[in-house]
Amino acid sequence: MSYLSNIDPEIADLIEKERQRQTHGLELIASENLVSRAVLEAMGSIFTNKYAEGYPGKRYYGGCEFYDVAENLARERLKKLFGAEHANVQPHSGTQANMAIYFATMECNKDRLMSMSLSQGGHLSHGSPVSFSGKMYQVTQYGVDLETEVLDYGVVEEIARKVRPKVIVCGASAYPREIDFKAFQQIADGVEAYCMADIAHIAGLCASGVHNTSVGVVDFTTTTTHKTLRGPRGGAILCDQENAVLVDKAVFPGMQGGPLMHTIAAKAVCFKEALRPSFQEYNRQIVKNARRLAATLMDRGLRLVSGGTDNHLMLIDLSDRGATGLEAETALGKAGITVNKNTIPRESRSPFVTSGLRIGTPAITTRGMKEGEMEQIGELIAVVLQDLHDEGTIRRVRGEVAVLASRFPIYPD
Ligand code: DSN
Repeated sequence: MSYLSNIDPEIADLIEKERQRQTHGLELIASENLVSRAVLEAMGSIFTNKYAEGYPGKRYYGGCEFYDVAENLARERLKKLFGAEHANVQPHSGTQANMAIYFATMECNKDRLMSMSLSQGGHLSHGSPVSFSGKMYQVTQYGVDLETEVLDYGVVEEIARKVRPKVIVCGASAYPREIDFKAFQQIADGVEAYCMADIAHIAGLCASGVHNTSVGVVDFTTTTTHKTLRGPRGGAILCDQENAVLVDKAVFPGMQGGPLMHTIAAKAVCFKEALRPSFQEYNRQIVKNARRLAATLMDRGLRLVSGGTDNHLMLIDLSDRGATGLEAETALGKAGITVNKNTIPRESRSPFVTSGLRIGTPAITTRGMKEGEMEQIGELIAVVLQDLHDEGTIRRVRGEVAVLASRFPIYPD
């Protein structure tokens, strides 16, 4: 960082402070992870200097010979990872991957989109009224069954028959249970709709066989590359060969200009890492850790939405404790445990306050933590949640968090 420190000490200082925060705290945000040094190096490389609009072999700029090879490596590795026929690695983000599928399949201001509501686990880009997706399409949303707090496929089918959408979106940002992608495609087939699965959160789990996969099952799969896939921030799309041209045209020139080639190079590195057997073991451990953390929290009397987890995340319902998600997020943050407030089914508060907390294990699993550490972390969370304003407890927990974190360095040499 010596060049940066000379040119811009303010930014260098902020990066150093963030390094300290990541090193000494526990990252429990379900959508975050820690990339390898190899991914970081590719991200910070001179591949950022080049325009490469188009696709390998068909670029609108000269000098792209090395970029073609890198993008092809990324595409081939991603296809191999998921057993997919076609991959597009250019979307800048998960939302843009979703946008490309909407552009490829629906007419703006006319067609109907059906998806899971944001307040019950869906994503902003799945048709929320404040997102382009909710403004450009006629959106109908499904949620979870309010008693069981899991998806009821019969109800989803009923809504689909009534609405006759052009696209049914499945996949979620805050759903702790397994999603049945075959059931969603069957529902979509029954009403002649496309089915799109947004597997951003669980992509690593799907690639590792820890969760059933949507690839080869639904029409379109979108993902981010920075969550359980443990790569750079970005998006990707997988589909069958018959939809390849449709998807590629929707991404470029339909929605984006120049691809971020340094990110695509880093995606290639991430996919290579994910093809190693240790990646499957890593994803198995994410789920084992989540189950143990969930069990510890429940043993301490906390209620989890749907009574537990099948994947990498869990939702704590604070509504019976007179506390809000915002207060809990703040108190845990002071204790060095980073989580995010989250809406829960039957939510009565605004998304800025909420009655829930979302907690995930991908990043702490990357640090090498296992079930024993999950019990310790569960205890620490429970202690803080017992009295959110007890500064003495928060200080003590912060100390224990720092000791635990120091045993699992982010970048051990
Ligand atoms: N905002 C992300 C999450 O935290 O789930 C999804 O894009």
